Amino acid sequence: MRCAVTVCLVPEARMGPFVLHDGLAESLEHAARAGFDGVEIFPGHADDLNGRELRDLLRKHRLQLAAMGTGAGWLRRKLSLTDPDPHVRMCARDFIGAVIDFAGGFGAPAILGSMQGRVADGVSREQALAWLTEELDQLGPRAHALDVPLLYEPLNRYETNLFNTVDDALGFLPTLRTRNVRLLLDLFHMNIEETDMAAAVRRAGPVVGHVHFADTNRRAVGMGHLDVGPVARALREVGYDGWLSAEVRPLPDSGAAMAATIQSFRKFFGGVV
Ligand code: LER
Ligand code: MN
Repeated sequence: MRCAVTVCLVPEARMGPFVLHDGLAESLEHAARAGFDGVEIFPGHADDLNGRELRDLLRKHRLQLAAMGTGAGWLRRKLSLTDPDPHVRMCARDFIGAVIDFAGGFGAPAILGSMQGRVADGVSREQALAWLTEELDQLGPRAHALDVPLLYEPLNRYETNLFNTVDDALGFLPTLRTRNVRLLLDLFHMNIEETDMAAAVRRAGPVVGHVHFADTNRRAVGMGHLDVGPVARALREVGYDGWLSAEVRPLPDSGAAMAATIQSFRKFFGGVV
């Protein structure tokens, strides 16, 4: 397993669960110096990114692109794949598609988190899921063409009413035509929704495509009250060998959040638990 840290390029998301906010060059330097293997980037839009600059910086700091978020489409424009307006859904699909294409060029997947939306007032659950299905069946193959999965993230009940638990999402994925959607397990959301986090990881098994490595209070793992050992054992048991990405608040500051993350990563994933 490899450890990544989040880099946010969107000033409006300064209060969000992202560790580094100092622009690409400085953030990647800090990530590398703290000992991370990769970065997860949250861009305003794929078009804001300079692929050559990112490639040079990743090479310079011996980092990999772990994944790329799409949440700015929701944050800035309230785009979602389950909006009742077909034009909004189309813009959401274009926004996510552009992130899939950009990140895919780096061998990294895009994340569908808040852009999944919710069952809106006046819309039936069946209709919202039909829209989500239609969009995922377009975006999944788009990612597959670049040889990367599309990551679907179950969110807690305060952020969506689509799928809150791993089991809910596991029941939905086989109803899609695409087999290229994998689950992003965010330990912060799981702590709110799951009865037994380790058991949920075991049930997800090979469908786990990415992990947001966060403690119960959305601070770095080790700064809350998460019982990390059983979750780490479950991830190992299912053969997960992907990223643990610190999508956490930079508290008390970015440096401390990075140091705590690396310490927990080494403690729980670097040796025998
Ligand atoms: C995105 O990864 C996430 O976890 C959401 O809570 C963002 O709102
Ligand atoms: Mn997350």
